[in-house]
Amino acid sequence: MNPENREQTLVLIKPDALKNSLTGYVLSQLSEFHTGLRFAAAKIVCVSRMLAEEHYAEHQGKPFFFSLLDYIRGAVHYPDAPGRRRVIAFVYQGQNAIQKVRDIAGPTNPHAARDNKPGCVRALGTIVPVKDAAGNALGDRMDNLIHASASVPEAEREIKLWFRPVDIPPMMRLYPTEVSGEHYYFKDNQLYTAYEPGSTCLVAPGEIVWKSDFDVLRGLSTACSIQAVAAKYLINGMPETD
Ligand code: FUP
Repeated sequence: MNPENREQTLVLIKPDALKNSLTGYVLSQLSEFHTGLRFAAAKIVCVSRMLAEEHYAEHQGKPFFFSLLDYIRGAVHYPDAPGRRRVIAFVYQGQNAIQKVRDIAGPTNPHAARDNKPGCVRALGTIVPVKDAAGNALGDRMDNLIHASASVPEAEREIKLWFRPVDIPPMMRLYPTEVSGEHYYFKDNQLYTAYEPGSTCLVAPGEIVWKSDFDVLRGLSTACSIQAVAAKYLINGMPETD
């Protein structure tokens, strides 16, 4: 297949879209009939703090950062129902997939979306002021229903963050993989190759991993952090406690 037809992008249906029963609407906007794109992967994810922090790493330190974490983790829209806190993650594939999904999503800011692109998905979103404990305005949190990768490198980073290779059918995997010959365990932000009491197994021998993750686990690369690798291999693996 022509590599241009295999461009992939990460789409997240965020908790505000789930709460407002907009999943079907978003999926119909993104359907192959309308976009020419097809699903490469789909997954329901209970978003851990570590995964949220990695996904929004570029916003670390901004006034709305912690509110954004609470939002993507579902704590804002399901304060009393931790069991309903989740997002639906998709990989869409096809020619110009990144731009096509960005166009359907619309501007980041829902007010700008309503003004400049009525009909786009994010025009149905809302803006919530973020305040400090004393009630002073710190900024805005944009509850904009859907995430869509912004560029080819971002799509690669995000797809590898949210999906293991085995979540994607082999013919639809874009990035190189390797088979691990080792155990890797994780505990208190540390990596171990032998079992440590209280640790969790990230990868076992025989498991298929993204080559870039494997290089990080083996200490051959610092392209991403060990936490970023752990965040993915722990998805839906442990009950969330905060
Ligand atoms: P986008 O690529 O359109 O998702 O936009 P950004 O990467 O700039 O922002 C990521 C998320 O941060 C968006 F979903 C909205 C949120 N955000 C805020 O909540 N407040 C801001 O002031 C800026 C961004």
